[in-house]
Amino acid sequence: MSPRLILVLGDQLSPDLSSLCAGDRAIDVVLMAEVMAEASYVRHHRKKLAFVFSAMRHFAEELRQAGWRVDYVRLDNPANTGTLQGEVQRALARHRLGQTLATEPGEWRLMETMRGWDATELLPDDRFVADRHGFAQWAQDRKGLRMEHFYRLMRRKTGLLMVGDQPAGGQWNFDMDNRKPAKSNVAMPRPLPFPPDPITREVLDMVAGRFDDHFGDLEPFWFATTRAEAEQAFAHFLKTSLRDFGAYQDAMLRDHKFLHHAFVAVYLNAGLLDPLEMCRAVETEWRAGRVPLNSAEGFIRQIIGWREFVRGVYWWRMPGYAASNALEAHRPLPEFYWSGDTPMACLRACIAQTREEAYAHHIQRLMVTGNFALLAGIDPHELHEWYLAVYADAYEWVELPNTIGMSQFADGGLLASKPYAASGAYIHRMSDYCGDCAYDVKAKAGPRACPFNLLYWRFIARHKQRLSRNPRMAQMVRTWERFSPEKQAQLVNDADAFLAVLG
Ligand code: FAD
Ligand code: DLZ
Ligand code: SF4
Repeated sequence: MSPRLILVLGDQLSPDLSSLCAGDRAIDVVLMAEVMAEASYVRHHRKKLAFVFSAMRHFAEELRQAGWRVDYVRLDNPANTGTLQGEVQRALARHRLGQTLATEPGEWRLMETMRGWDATELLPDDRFVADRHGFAQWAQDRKGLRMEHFYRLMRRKTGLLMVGDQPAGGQWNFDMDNRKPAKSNVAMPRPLPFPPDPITREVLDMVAGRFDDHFGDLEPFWFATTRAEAEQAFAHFLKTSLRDFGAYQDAMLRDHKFLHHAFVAVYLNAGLLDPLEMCRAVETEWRAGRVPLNSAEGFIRQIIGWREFVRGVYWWRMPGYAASNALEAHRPLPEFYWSGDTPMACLRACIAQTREEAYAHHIQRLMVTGNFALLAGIDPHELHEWYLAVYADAYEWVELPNTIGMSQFADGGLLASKPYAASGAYIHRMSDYCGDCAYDVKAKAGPRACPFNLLYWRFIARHKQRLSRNPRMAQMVRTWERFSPEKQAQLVNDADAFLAVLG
């Protein structure tokens, strides 16, 4: 076999990557390249940029120590062409090589580009439980697509939380136990922080200098940037947070950005952690009696259920999926999604912590920023670009179906069985935001009414034809229809007045 160039991307930082396993460290050259095209296809949060570049540089060192010849091109290298294709061409010439080997990229945009490269072999990305072609086959043959059905297959495939061929505890899903609001508590755990080492410091200086027009606070920077650190961070989660992960999964608190969440998607999606190893470790905690089943099952479901399911949907439905807009929502994204400057305390808190940490947990993304956009009729594509930019764990294969499908119902119900639309009462029940708000969560109409209350009914009214056909929403349409014409008119007028000010 003649020597080849092995391209490793910024979210492929796994020693058992298919391209590395197929390569020969005695003769092949690994190329890793920091390029402006990847750093700017959306205006990524500055912490995300620092994380990706630092983790790439650390991984290159680890590969060298493992005996690989690594050619690493920095962003500030004057000869850097700014694109992956340009860097592959330059590296092929530099090393007098004729062939490139790579693991398939995670995003459709890059897959299209790389498929057009000469003399390039692309290997499947086998760091997932489900194969994407197998998913498409499974999905195609079904009438309705539901995560729960797919999840059961994955439980059986992996044997996780199984007793013979039955689910542990006699139930597949313990979500009903997982809806407790949380109380602010000084002893709340938080993710393990890592002080920046010299490699990270150098990256922080570079990002500060070159990306000052991007969103987000760069410092304090405390993320893990190596596999060893990410494993420590996950072990810390198992010890301090997993026990209560399930019960408080949907809770939101002003002073606790992470609650009992794992803060691992950023590491997992870059390849620093392995999903099956994580799930096995969680199962071990449950089998040892250290955590309850609802927490272990809840965590495992997110990883082998939702994470794999959204990836399957992404590859099955792209490229058309990105343009879905079933609810015909065309309002521009309000400026306050970037500035956080809004009297709505829930949105202000979620956006502030997004700016600080490049992080918000699932319910903040789904039921605050996502819910508001859904109710207000924000253009789903603009919203998608926002989510893709602002979260450190965001890559299109996982972000897009969560935004377009789960959060905005823009795929017309392919991914989610009902729109995640809720009034202020839900946010009030699950958080402590409302006490700090200029609006009154109990008020249903008038200038002080919580905007979620006003917009909720406008949403139901606007989409009543579609929603009345959905068994999980038809009841709300009937409630709307029982309102007097005067009440309906007032709710819609007040909502429109709010939206007019929103711009
Ligand atoms: P935890 O709450 O501790 O959950 C554990 C793990 O489960 C996560 O790390 C993640 O890997 C997985 N997981 C949980 N829910 C989902 C889900 N719905 N889809 C896929 N994986 C899931 N997740 C991303 O990884 N990247 C994204 O870009 C992303 N964008 C999102 C956009 C929207 C609008 C919504 C509603 C959700 C999005 N999610 C995304 C899913 C979820 O919000 C994040 O995975 C989670 O908040 C990450 O924080 P954590 O590691 O503390 O997760
Ligand atoms: C996210 C990201 C960033 C910011 N920069 C780079 C980069 O400079 N070089 C690189 O190889 N990868 C980077 N990445 C990750 C890619 O964007 C990612 O591999 C694709 O989006 C496919 O998922
Ligand atoms: Fe959000 Fe409404 Fe509560 Fe204000 S009153 S924090 S807008 S839910």
